[in-house]
Amino acid sequence: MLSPLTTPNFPGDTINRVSTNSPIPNSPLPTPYSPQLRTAILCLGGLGGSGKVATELARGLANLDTKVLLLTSPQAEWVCKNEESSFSYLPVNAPKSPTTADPNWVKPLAQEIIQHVKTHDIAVLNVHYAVGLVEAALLARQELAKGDSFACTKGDRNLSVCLTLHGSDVTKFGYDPDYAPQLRNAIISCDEVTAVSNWLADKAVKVFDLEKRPRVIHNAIDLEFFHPFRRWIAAPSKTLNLCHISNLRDVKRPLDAITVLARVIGAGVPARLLMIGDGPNLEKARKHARELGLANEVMFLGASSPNEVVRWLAVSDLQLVTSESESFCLAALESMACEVPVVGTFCGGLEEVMGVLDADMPNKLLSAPGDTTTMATKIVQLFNSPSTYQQIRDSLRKKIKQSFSHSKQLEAYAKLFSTLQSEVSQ
Ligand code: GMT
Repeated sequence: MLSPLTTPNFPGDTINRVSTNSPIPNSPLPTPYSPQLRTAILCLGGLGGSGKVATELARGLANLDTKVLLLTSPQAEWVCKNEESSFSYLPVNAPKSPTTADPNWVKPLAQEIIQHVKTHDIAVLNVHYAVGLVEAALLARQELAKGDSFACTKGDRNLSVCLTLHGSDVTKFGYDPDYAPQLRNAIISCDEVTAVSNWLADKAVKVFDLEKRPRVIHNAIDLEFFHPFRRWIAAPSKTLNLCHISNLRDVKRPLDAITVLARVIGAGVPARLLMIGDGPNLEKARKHARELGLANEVMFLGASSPNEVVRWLAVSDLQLVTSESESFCLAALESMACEVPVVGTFCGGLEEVMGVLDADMPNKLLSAPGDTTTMATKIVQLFNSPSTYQQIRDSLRKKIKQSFSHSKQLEAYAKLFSTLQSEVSQ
């Protein structure tokens, strides 16, 4: 057995969407360029990973004692209620989830950006997720410079636009024949473009035929928040606890997780699956579980806050990432930070994240998307080799700390914003 069924202990835990308001762990504070920064971050306000990364970045920059505004939808999911943060959360009419770039919302959003940039003397606008948001940012830059196109001349600019690509803005919208040319024009008009992985940067070059490769700044993780709970044995159990955490969109292939469970059980390993998240394939997934005779082995737990995710991970032995495509896969990093290894697919960013941790890990733990047989085989092998499992598990946090720390990510963004700010007309 991989590990006994354990019950986590959650002393005084509160349900918040975000981690803590404490200083970012391990940050070498402050950096030489931080105090003078005048930055705003624009993002979607829903539960997607891009908004999460953007909000954590705003929080991190604020902890560096720098000026940072967060421009996002009203009732943004990742902004903590009653958060006494030094970053200013300014609700604007940005959508909550990726929404086709329609002038009806893009133009008013540009006007809101202009007002905030003028009022707060902002020099750099970092846009997380391209679609619609980047057009609004560029319209704002154009108007502020009184230029006549997105690509106004560099010397005239008094706002620098730095776009951060996240995933489906490239892998989905980049293939939309009606929209991709407009999106490409917006991307190449930005002062700087970053991507959350090398995989995504390469993909963007290919999909949009870019001359300049986006600069890669990997996502990072708060290791104080995503941590393992000490496991105490409630009742020894030989049942393998798998989990799948996603928004159940097609790209996540959630039904595959249930098929994998069926194969693992078919191979003689007692197992169950926690399905954490809500989304378009929920009913199909329930039906699939019933059809495979697994109604009692698959537990649908619904959308969960980050605090709840950490709790579910505390009772999970492995996470199953079955995605067709992932630019980075923050969910996998969060799982591994809680010492829950991931078995999954070669879906892009996931093999990059794993490969940074350990060059052998992708081949050990990943299979082709849709190959539920190989995924199940790898799980059974791990189940039968507790020492290998334990070795993987024990090494994860140290490696994550080395490669995906917040301080590293913050330093990269702060340095970049500092350079961009120095190029903007005062
Ligand atoms: O994957 C999602 O459903 C949400 C999506 C988003 O844009 O909010 O996530 C993307 O960005 C995350 C943060 O950078 C990455 O960890 C995810 O891998 C990426 N999703 C995809 O590429 C499908």
